[in-house]
Amino acid sequence: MSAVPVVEQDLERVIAGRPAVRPAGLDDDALLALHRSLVRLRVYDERSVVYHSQGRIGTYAIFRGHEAIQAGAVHALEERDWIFPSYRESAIGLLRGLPASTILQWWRGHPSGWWNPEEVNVASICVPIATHVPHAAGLAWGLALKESDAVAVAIFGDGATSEGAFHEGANLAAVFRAPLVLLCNNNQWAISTPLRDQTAAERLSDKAVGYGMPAIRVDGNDVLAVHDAVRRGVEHARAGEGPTFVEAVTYRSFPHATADDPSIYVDRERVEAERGRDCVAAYETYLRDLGVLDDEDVQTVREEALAELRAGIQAAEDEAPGDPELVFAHAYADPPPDLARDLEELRRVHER
Ligand SMILES: Cc1ncc(C[n+]2csc(CCOP(=O)(O)OP(=O)(O)O)c2C)c(N)n1
Ligand SMILES: [Mg+2]
Repeated sequence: MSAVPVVEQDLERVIAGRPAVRPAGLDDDALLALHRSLVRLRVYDERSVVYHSQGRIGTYAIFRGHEAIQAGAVHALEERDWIFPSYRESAIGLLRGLPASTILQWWRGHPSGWWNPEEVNVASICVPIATHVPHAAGLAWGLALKESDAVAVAIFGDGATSEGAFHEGANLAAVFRAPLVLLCNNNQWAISTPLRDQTAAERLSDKAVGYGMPAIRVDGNDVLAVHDAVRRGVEHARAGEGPTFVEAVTYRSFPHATADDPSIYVDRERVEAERGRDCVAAYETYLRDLGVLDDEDVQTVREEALAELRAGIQAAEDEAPGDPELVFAHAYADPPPDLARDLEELRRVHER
């Protein structure tokens, strides 16, 4: 049996900066569209941290530094392809036309923070670690059974690779040759658990060999590298060849979420060094060197993104609060007696 390939990008070379060479298959418009997506995600994240500190959204999972993984992946897909995000990719639906207010409402715990996945081919934001991997594998298998040429991408963290659900989803996808890209955001932390305590494998991409699928390992701070890796996985899947595991290596140099204090477990020098490798700044430098982006363009894109967020939080806050009774709805056709009693109690408290 032939060995399953693990293709590894030369990570050291990329850390030194991407040379100003045009990538094949991406014209100026495509390069700038990718930049706009990176900035929209960055601004969404920056504003969300501020909104949280102002008490306008709840606990929020910060994704600063992960924008290249998210935008790189979305731009490698067609609109008919499906995205299965985790909480770390909460705003990825923006790039598929979801209003910012919808995603902000999700973080506000408002019922309008949920959407119909079929309208944008983006599944609900998944909080239980790795449970969306079997969902994505099943949906991708279903696409193939229906003879669609659409594919699915599931995005999850390094910690997710230790979960049973990851194993089940990856194995099922490989055995049934489901058109799936398993995109691992290896940010080297699962809250306070470092990668070395997560796995004894040298590289997460090595796990793909055990499932019989190819793997690609790239610098997750290099948006073009992620784009190229996911594009190759998508091509492989569309050709009926089954899933690919893509490991995008980055480093979580911001807190896990607004409720986390990493100062007690991270190495501050490492964090500072990693912040210096920012994925948005690196791409802007690359585009400037290519001569397709200038300061004015950067400012315009940023201002548009800020206006989108201002309008988004306004629209979210203008909505009437969700009905608390919804907490009791939709789970049971015939609610058990104790649930009915709890609902009575809720009404009694609200009437006071
Ligand atoms: C099944 C399950 N177990 C535990 C948790 C609590 N939890 C929330 S985030 C997290 C860490 C996940 O780390 P990783 O998969 O690397 O993703 P990252 O947050 O780094 O993007 C854990 C354990 C959870 N959400 N779901
Ligand atoms: Mg992680």
